[in-house]
Amino acid sequence: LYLETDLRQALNLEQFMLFYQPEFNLHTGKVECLETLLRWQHPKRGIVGPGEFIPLAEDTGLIVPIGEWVLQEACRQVIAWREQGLPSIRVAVNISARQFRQSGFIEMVFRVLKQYGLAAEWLELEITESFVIQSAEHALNMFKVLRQSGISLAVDDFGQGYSSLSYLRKFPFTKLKMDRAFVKNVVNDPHDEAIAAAIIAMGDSLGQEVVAEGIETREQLDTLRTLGCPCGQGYYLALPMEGPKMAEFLQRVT
Ligand code: G
Ligand code: G
Ligand code: MN
Ligand code: NA
Repeated sequence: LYLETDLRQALNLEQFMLFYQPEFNLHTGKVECLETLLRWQHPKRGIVGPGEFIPLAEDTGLIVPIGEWVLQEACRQVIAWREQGLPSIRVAVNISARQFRQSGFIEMVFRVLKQYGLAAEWLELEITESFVIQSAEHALNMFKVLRQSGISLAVDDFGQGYSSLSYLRKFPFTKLKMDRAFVKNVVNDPHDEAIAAAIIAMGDSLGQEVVAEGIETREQLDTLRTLGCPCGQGYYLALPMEGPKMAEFLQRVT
């Protein structure tokens, strides 16, 4: 498989690239946010997804420079779209546990925003539920500092682990991304429908935006709309796209 040196080279030779996938307001159809998704344009194997190299990047610590590149590229792209006359849309960047724990993480985020002249309100960080649950008081303070600066904070894959209202109240999250496992059977499985409804109600009462992930069919979209789900993402709504394609898409829909 891949080696540490392959990843290092990929970074040096600028073989990483970002795709963008929109999140939609399910009532107005408006694009609310763009999630950035890392890809590796491998010279021999074509486009390689993060599932195949993020674990190695985490183990080797290369996730730190790769993650900084992702943030820089996302900021650069948002500013470039703005200069093309497209409306500004918030961009969401996935952050892994190792990155978040690295000392100087917050300083790096602020430095990159400043470097590109992007206001904090245009950036969202996605952190997985499993990391949120295991993180200590220190992480809570970091979340607070980030949130106070104006950065949005989303819980990714929400509902997968065990979720409790108490930690949700404690942490300053602005968004819950409902794991696609619930969306998958929301049409036919009353149990999953009940969980989806509970997550939507929870987000509503805690003032957190709920985004259903992995919407792949018309029926799933209809059911989620009926349940009152505010936002959604998934192949049925829009595929992840490269920067230029996304610019065309935004031109069309905004
Ligand atoms: O795009 P895909 O479905 O292959 O993504 C697989 C996983 O990789 C997802 O859990 C996603 O959150 C994660 N991922 C995608 N882009 C990034 C990134 O830039 N940084 C980190 N840390 N994880 C990412
Ligand atoms: O863990 P995270 O939610 O960040 O993972 C995002 C991943 O989900 C991306 O790699 C993206 O390619 C993938 N994805 C986006 N929409 C869909 C969908 O409708 N179905 C499935 N199976 N995966 C999706
Ligand atoms: Mn995500
Ligand atoms: Na997710």
